Amino acid sequence: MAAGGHERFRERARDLGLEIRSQRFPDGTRTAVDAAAAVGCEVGQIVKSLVFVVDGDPVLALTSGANRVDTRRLAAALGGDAARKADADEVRAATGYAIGGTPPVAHDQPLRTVVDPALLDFDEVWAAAGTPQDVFPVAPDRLVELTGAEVVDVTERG
Ligand code: 5CA
Repeated sequence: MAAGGHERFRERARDLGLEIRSQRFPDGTRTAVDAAAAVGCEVGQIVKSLVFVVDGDPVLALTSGANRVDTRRLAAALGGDAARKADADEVRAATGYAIGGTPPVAHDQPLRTVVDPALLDFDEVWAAAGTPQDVFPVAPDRLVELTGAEVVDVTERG
């Protein structure tokens, strides 16, 4: 449920010591392009919080809005055999949030995470705050800290 997603995210973020100054855009921030237009930033500064299934386990790829994940590179980076994108039910089961509102942290369970190095080019990036209407700014270093992520490029090569 969309409204619940934001409250749940706020509470869990507070428990993690992450101060959230989220902004709501009723017209929606469902995609990285939508979110960048709403915020007024570069698409590359938007965090896509993408869930993949690698050898049966959910993993999180925090990816710059300017990039796409290469599933073969993702599997290789994690020492797995095969990676595929999670479906909507799998995303909700793994994170507790819906596609389009999945935040980068504060999930139902800790998820093994990789962070796109391109996000570290920015002092501040914007990510979903639990619903497709809510986003918040955060230092990319904080996302790495909070998720215990590996910073590794698993994106499609241009
Ligand atoms: N709120 C925005 C910007 S922060 C957001 O959440 N973007 S996102 O990229 O993290 O989430 C949308 C992503 O979900 C899309 O990039 C797309 O890869 C994925 N997605 C959309 N529909 C589906 C679907 N049916 N199954 C699997 N993945 C999907």
